[in-house]
Amino acid sequence: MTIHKIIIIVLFVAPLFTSCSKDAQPPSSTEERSSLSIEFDNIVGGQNLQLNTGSYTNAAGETFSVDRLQYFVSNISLNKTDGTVYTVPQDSSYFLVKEGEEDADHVTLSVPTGEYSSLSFVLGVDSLRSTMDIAKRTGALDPSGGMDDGMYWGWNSGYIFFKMEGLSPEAPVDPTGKHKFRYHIGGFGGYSAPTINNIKTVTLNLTPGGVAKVRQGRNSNIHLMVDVLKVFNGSTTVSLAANPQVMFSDYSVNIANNYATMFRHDHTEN
Ligand SMILES: [Cu+2]
Repeated sequence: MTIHKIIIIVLFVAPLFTSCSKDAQPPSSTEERSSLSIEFDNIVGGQNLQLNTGSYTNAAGETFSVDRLQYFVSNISLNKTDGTVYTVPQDSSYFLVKEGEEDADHVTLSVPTGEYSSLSFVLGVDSLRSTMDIAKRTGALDPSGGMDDGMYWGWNSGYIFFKMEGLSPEAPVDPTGKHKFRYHIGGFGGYSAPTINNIKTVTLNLTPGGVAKVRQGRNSNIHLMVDVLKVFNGSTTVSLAANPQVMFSDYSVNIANNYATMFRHDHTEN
């Protein structure tokens, strides 16, 4: 092959490479982002949830009030209308929703701009994170700091995913002299020995209530209704008289199956 021919080949081939590299996707870090919030609006049937003062009735005909409600939401992902999926980086995807605390009734995310038509999250804390080194369990997951709310059982039992407490005349009198009910539900499947697995993944279609349009200079808010009456009224009718205290036991599976249905997308503010 003469030097002439080699030069000609290079001239033909080189443009192919440059045109290929032009097609490469820009790195995702340069993606345009904006703010998206998810609001957890806790209700009881058709009523607003009022801690302590509200009085409600379950399907078993038992009246009750609620004085504490909190649950973990984690591993959030969102589907765009163009078919792509955005998964919130796992290290920043753990939130504790607390009724009665203004800063803890919503989650604020920074996501790529675009239209989102479905939302998915885990109600609870996944098994991998539950057993990670404590350095990887910060913020809402820190078992020491700020855990006066008591959302951690221990190494093999993990986190309490969902905690609801209140009063009911149907519940027996406890040592403090109150007719108290307590539902502390968790169970990630266990680490050193198999245990109950109550991890629930919730997926909500946003199209009927309005897709989230995430745009520059705007905040889109996905407004969810969370009906805690479903804790009692679901595939199992839960009675406060029969089960006033449910913690780490087989019966917790019934409560978790019930509460997995409590989320509903109501509307989106764009
Ligand atoms: Cu709203």
